[in-house]
Amino acid sequence: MKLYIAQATCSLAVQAIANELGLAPELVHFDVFGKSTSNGAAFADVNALQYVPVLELDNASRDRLTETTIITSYLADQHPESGLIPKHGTMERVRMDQLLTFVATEIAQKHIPLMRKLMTADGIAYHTNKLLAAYGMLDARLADGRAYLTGEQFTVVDAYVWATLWHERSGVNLDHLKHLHAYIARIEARPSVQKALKDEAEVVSRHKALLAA
Ligand SMILES: N[C@@H](CCC(=O)N[C@@H](CS)C(=O)NCC(=O)O)C(=O)O
Repeated sequence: MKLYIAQATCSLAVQAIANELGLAPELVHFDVFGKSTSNGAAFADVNALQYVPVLELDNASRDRLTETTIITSYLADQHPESGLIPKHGTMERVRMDQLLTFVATEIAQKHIPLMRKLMTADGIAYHTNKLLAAYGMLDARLADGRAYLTGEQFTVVDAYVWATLWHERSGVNLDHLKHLHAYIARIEARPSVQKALKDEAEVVSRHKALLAA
């Protein structure tokens, strides 16, 4: 499989889940601003909308999947024994899908215009308040001492929350959310997450060297 990633973005969630599962997709770095890729592929041909993550499967039709929630869920579904996602058709799965959609729409996509400094003052206040409310909800959920969002088991949604924790770049102060910070520290201690960061740094540095040559 081939996984298209960008530095410090939501693609880290897919890397972490792939690592949890012992999968080793070939990583291709997409420079979001310069638009080049580390393997020379024209990214517009890979995803016409020019965003990561994109997972190219190694099946006969080389299907390409987009959307962080879909790719992470797809990988986890292939390995039900991993416990990374509940089984389809169960209420636990409905709750998981609810959380994944919540992170995609109320967190990840609320950060992006803030990080890119694209907002008016009213827009900044609106998105900041939305993010404070969303992270506040996660913090409240963790207040009963659970290790991860749905209990003691690390799941796809934890990887997604970690990969999109962009509050520093967005200028949203989350210092008061102590349960959230302890939870993120737990996630950061996971070998799958550390490997994701290391692999990402390696492919980004190879891409930079290529561009400089
Ligand atoms: N709907 C997509 C959005 C992914 C997305 O926003 N990707 C960002 C990085 S986190 C990106 O590649 N942005 C580049 C761009 O939009 O120009 C998803 O949920 O996976």
